[in-house]
Amino acid sequence: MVSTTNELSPIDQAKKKAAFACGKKYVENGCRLGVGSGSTVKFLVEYLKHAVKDGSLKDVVCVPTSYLTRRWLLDAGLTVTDLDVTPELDVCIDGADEVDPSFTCIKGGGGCLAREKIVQNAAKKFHVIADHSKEVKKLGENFKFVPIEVLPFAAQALLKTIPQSEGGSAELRMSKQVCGPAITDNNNFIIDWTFDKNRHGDWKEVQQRLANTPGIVETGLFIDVVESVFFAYDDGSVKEIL
Ligand code: ABF
Repeated sequence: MVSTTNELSPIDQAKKKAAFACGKKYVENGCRLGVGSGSTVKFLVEYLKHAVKDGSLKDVVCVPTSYLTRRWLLDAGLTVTDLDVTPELDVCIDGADEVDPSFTCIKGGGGCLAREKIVQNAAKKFHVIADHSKEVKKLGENFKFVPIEVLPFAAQALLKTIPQSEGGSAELRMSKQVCGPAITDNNNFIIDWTFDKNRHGDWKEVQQRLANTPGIVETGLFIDVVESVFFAYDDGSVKEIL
C-alpha cells in the first residue's frame, strides 16, 4: 500500500501531495470522515495510515463510499464504520471526474456516485482532491458524460427518455468482467448520459429534472456542495481553490 515517491509518475506524485495536503489540513483527531473512491483517494488512505501509525492522528473513524474504499481502509488498519453507526460526519474527502469554476462536479466515473453523494451529504464539509485534468472551464471538456445510477427495472425506458428530455445520448454501462451491465454496490445499473457540452442549460435544472425522474436513483452531478478543491499538477505543485 505504501507508495514510495520515486516509484510514482509525476502526476501521481502530485495527486499524493494533494491528498496528503487535504488530509493534513482537514482531518483532525476524532474526525468522523467520509472517504470517497478512486485513485486519488487511495493516496488519502495512505496519508491516514501513516498519520494514525505515527500517532499524529487519533480516533478517526471512516465511512467508505465503495466496497473498494472499504477494503483499502481495512487493509490500512483504519477504523471503518458506516452511516448506521455514524450518521453525522465532520468531513468528506473524495475525487471527481471534472470540476468547473463554480465547483459543479461530475462524479461517478467509477460507478460509486450514489454512495459518494449520500456520504457527502452526511458531512458538514466536502473537499475534492483531483489531478489538473479534472479542472475545466466548462463541464464536458474532458469527461463527456454524466453517470446516472438507475434501477434495473427502469433502465431500458430511461435509455429512451433521458436523451428525449435532456438531449445527447445515453448508454447502459457494461461490465468489463462479465457479459452484462455493470452492477453498482447497490445492485443497480449505470446509464452514462453523454451531453452536448455546448448546452447552455443550467446544471441545477438538469439535476432537478433527473432527480424527479422515476427510476433514477442518483446522478453524478454534485452542485453547490464543495468547500474546496485541491488540484495536483504535473510539476508536482498542489493548489487549493476555496
Ligand atoms: C471518485 O473519484 C469518482 O466520483 C470519480 O469517478 C473518481 C475519480 O477518480 P480518480 O481520483 O482516480 O481520478 O470519487
